[in-house]
Amino acid sequence: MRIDIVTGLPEILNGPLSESIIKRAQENNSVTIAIHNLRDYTHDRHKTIDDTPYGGGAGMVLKPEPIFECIEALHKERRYDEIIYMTPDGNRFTQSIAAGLSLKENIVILCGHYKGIDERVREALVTSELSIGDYVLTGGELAAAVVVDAVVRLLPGSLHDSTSAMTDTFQDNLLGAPVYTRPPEYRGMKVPDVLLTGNHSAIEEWRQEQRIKRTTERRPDLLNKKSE
Ligand code: 6GU
Repeated sequence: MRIDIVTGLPEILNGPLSESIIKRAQENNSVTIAIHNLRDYTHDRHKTIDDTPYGGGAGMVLKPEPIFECIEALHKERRYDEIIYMTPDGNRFTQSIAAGLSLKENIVILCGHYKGIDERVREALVTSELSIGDYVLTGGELAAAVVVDAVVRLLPGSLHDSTSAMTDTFQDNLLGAPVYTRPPEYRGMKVPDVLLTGNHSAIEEWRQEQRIKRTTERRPDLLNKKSE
């Protein structure tokens, strides 16, 4: 899979995308992530990527020209399955959207900043819009990092253990079961006996019970939800 990220603030993305699972996935070629700086697609001395909104009001709006030129340059190189714009008014990002994106060949993720991007970009270039939740971030970069992380860890070759993804919280719309590691007793707190038995079917049964119990207590809304 290839992910091209278009941003006015590439520095924010370098850290999150060069650690741990995402780093390993890039090293073993499960994914290629390319970050594109909108300032490289400007033609003025000050490398201007934003301007004041028509009609007045607070904040700055990302100009259309650098975004059109950047995405046109990408389109010349390959076909894209999706041009995704990160915005708080987009569709709420979910595990099932992550799973769908992990099956794509090439995607672009466009990060907005300041007050947003010129609406003509959304009309002409963007194919889908994602939000990571009902709160406002200063820009789409951290949200893009969240989406990339959730998608890349699902790619074959990313996790040590692919069954790990199948027992994730939100798989089957259930939260995950509690987990423990050594020692078996710590400060008087014991690991549940069943986990020490080596009886795999009893362990699986316990885990499933725990997942249902946890979901009922913490996220009853998930129980009535058909997998979307
Ligand atoms: Cl995708 N962008 C911004 N700026 N804020 C957000 C968001 C995205 N998702 C939730 N809040």
